[in-house]
Order: sequence, then structure tokens, then C-alpha cells
Amino acid sequence: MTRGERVYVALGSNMGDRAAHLAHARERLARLPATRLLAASRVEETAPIGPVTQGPYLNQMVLLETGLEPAELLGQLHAIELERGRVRRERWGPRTLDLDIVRWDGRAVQNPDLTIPHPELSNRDFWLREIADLDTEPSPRD
Ligand code: A4P
Ligand code: MG
Repeated sequence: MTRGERVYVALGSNMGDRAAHLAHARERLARLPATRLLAASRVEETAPIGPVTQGPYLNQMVLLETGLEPAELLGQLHAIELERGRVRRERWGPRTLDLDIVRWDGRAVQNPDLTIPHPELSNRDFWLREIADLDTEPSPRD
């Protein structure tokens, strides 16, 4: 494929087999059309953020290179969430798998379905740490 754009996607899970949900997401992201998975951060267990009482999360960030448009990638992320039985109940509530577009190098998006960079980026220490992981560790394929 021609060189794509670099996108940071956050993976989160706090229901069921959390590690298996993240592994499934990584495998599926690596096989998306016109997309390569360049690197994955450490997996971290994090205390739940937000107003809802719920269990701890496993969080991880991956770096993709993609030729997809933002709306296309969002559609693909929703499809992968559905494969893990994701049901949208309450905002910020528990979930088997949550996939968020956190940052898209060279682009900003603001529409009713999509905000990039993700508005919570600067509030989430673990996202900032995971991005730092991705930016400092050269990927094996570089
Ligand atoms: N949407 C807008 N911008 C984006 C984007 N950049 N990436 C829209 C992905 N989606 C985006 O999302 C609702 C809608 O947001 C989507 O349909 C899309 O059109 P959702 O996944 O159904 O709902 P949500 O995840 O509950 O809402 P939101 O606002 O994405 O919340 P977050 O930020 O995902 O928070 N605690 C810990 N420790 N770790 C976590 O990962 N996550 C959440 C959820 C709460 N607490 C957490 C964690
Ligand atoms: Mg979300």
C-alpha cells in the first residue's frame, strides 16, 4: 500500500476476559484494509474513570498507519466492538471492548460523530504514557 497516515487508537475493556478482548482488537486492527499495525504500547490496569461504579480496566494504545478516512476507520472500530458483544448502554459505563481514535497525525475532526483529537486525551495519564511508549520504542518493522 502507499504510505498512510499515523493514527493512535485506544483499546479499553472492563468486562469478561479483558486480555482476550484486547488481543482480538489488535488482530483485527492489523488486518483492516489499507492499514498496518506499527506498534502496541504496554497493557495497563487502570482504575475506572467517571461517574459509574464499575470494575478496573485494561487499557492499551496502538499505532496504525492507514489509508482509511476517519469516518471509515470509526465504522470499522464499531464493527470490531460488536464482535466482542459490545452493547451501548450508558455513557462511560462498563464495556467488553471500547475502541477510541485518540489522535490522527496532521488532522483534526469535529463533527457530531467524531472528535479528533479525543477530548479526554489531556485528562488521561495512562493514554499519555501509552503514547509516549509508542513514540519512544521503534517498531520492529521500522
Ligand atoms: N466519538 C466521537 N469522537 C470519537 C473518537 N475520537 N473515537 C463518538 C471514537 N468515537 C468517537 O462512543 C459514543 C460515540 O462517540 C461513538 O458512537 C462515536 O460516534 P461510545 O463508545 O458508544 O461511548 P463511550 O465510550 O461511553 O463514550 P466516550 O465519550 O467515547 O467515552 P470514553 O472516553 O471512551 O470513556 N476508565 C478507565 N480507567 N479506562 C477507560 O478506558 N473509558 C471510559 C469510556 C470510561 N472510564 C474509563 C475508560
Ligand atoms: Mg468510546
